[in-house]
Amino acid sequence: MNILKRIGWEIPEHQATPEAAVLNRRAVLAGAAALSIGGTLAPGAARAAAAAPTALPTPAGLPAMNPPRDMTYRAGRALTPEKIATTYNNYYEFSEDKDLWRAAQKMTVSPWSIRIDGLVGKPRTVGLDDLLKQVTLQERVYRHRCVEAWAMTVPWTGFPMAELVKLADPLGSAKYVVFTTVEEPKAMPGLDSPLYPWPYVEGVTMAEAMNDLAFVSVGLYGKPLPKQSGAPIRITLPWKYGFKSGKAFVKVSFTETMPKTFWAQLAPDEYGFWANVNPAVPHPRWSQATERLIGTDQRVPTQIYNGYGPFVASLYAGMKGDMLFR
Ligand SMILES: Nc1nc2c(c(=O)[nH]1)N[C@H]1C(S)=C(S)[C@@H](COP(=O)(O)O)O[C@H]1N2
Ligand SMILES: [Mo]
Repeated sequence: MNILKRIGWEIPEHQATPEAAVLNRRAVLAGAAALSIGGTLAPGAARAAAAAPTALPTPAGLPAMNPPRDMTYRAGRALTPEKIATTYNNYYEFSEDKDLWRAAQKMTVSPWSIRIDGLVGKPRTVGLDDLLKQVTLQERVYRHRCVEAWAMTVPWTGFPMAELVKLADPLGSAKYVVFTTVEEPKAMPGLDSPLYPWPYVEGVTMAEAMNDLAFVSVGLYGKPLPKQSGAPIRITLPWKYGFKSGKAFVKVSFTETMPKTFWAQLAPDEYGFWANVNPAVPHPRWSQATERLIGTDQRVPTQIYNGYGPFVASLYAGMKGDMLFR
């Protein structure tokens, strides 16, 4: 128990010192540029040219990171400034502190390949470039809610997780999709800590993976994902607490049994498999009723399923209990 008390999130985030709420002018401009991409500009060269001042070059042959914005899911609140969202991160492989973006630059994100195995027609390894040629990128603005009670609103570039599942060609017996994060000991000092059950593993049910809201991200703010944000490819599950959205995955496995996920191995009553957002189910050590929008002093009410209930609540029809929300 002592060990469990030392690891994980000891303090609800709002008790920690909030960072300065300074709106960086460049970040605001970048956010505005990203906003204009979805609706107003024609696809192709015009859009690429328009985004040129802020976008990083896209490697030859790869799809651009500033595709049209999918307006199905409206965030209903302002974008978090890019600079804030990319300098306040959770990534325990690097650090238990939020200020890890510099340390994360040490990791290698190219070349990158992903192992697809378990209950699939043909286990195989696919290069990231190859994978990206088989999907259609889009941009989605999603709310993100960390279990620590901070939140942000950011534009991800990526594709529905369902497309990845279809490419993987799972067998009928597959019930779960499991994502494993890369381990690069030279770049990731956190891996030295024996307290944690590395590698970082997360997963969802097949039904969750096939839900259109489940996303695989390769970009953020119209650029390739920054390393600290999960480059080169991460999962994004906006109706669940943030720890479900594993970064930098190198393996996608299909299983019949519920995977032992990283945080659930440490503290199943606090960070379980389901981890759906619910303001009415407190974390055993703090309330989940409200959340702080990073980059501001605002606290806003937390919504069940992080506000995405109309799209995902049916996944849990007939299921009951607090464990769905931890
Ligand atoms: N591999 C890995 N993935 C991870 C984490 C981590 O420590 N390691 N932290 C999770 C948590 S707790 C959150 S809130 C989100 C944070 O994503 P962000 O840093 O892009 O905001 O990443 C999740 N994915
Ligand atoms: Mo989190």
